[in-house]
Amino acid sequence: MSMDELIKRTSNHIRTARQLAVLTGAGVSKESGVPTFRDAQEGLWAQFDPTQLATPFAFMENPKLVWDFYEYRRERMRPAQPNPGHYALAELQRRYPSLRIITQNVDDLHERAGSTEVIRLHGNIAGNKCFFNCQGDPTPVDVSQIEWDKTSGPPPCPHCGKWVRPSVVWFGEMLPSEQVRRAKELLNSADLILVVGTSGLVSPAADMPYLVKQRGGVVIEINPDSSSAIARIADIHLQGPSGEILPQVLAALLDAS
Ligand code: BV8
Repeated sequence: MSMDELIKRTSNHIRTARQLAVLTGAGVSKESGVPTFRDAQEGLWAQFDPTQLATPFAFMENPKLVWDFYEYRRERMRPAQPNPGHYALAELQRRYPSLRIITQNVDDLHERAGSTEVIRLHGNIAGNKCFFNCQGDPTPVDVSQIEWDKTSGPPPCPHCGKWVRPSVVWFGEMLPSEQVRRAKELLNSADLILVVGTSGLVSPAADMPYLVKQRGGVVIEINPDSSSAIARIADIHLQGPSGEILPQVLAALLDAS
């Protein structure tokens, strides 16, 4: 089947869906210049596997190394702008207000493109908190208000003096319970899920499309790679970059209306 026909089919599924869910991964931010989680890192970081650094144990072992890794990624992300894929999803939500995005991403590009009520499974790399959540879970910390020797690694928590860490969910850590509750509520009613730009390797996020499939829902994947862990359950696979495909899906919807 041609891509045009697949895109037309996708737009028909969206039009007839009762409840639309979207799950995004790092691929949706790739065309904004944000490396995906499994893209090779550069320079000093090329020698590290991010999944080995994105853990509380790595941080306790070497707080400076892990803190510097996040400072490097935050610096890389700073110039990033939403791309046409983010904007297409925001426009889709304006037309289908019950649509919700579940994102694995730690950037804020969905919100900056205009998407609302985004369900953020893995936190936000721009934020920081006390490693021990000394004032309650979470204990946010605004590091712009702290003076410290930035070559020494993370700043001290202004409340307890212990470490400050990025406000992301590390491997081996539980996801925020409220975000998981919102995701499950959405997935229990969704009859269509668009899965955009994820390798489908990280759980529990990667298990979520299966919940829709098991209930007889439709799974549509957008990814240049046709061998992701989602591909095997996808009813439709739109092979290509989401920054190009999503606007085409939106255009097909508008053409038909
Ligand atoms: C949990 C924040 C309960 C940090 C992230 C053994 C021991 C301990 C745990 C486990 C274990 N086995 C499994 C687990 C569970 C573990 C897990 O899944 N591990 C994996 C590595 C096997 N999960 C957890 O630990 C989670 N917590 O389960 O709690 C528990 C507790 C204790 C013990 C057991 C269980 C917490 C997971 C959260 C981790 N934090 N991020 C940070 O960012 O630094 S996840 C991280 O990976 C990113 O956030 C990213 O979103 C995520 C997934 O990656 P993707 O988004 O899919 O990105 P990826 O690079 O992989 O793929 C990009 C895709 O885009 C590709 O397919 C590519 O083809 C495509 N693409 C490229 N260009 C484009 C494109 N698509 C569209 N358009 C393009 N232009």
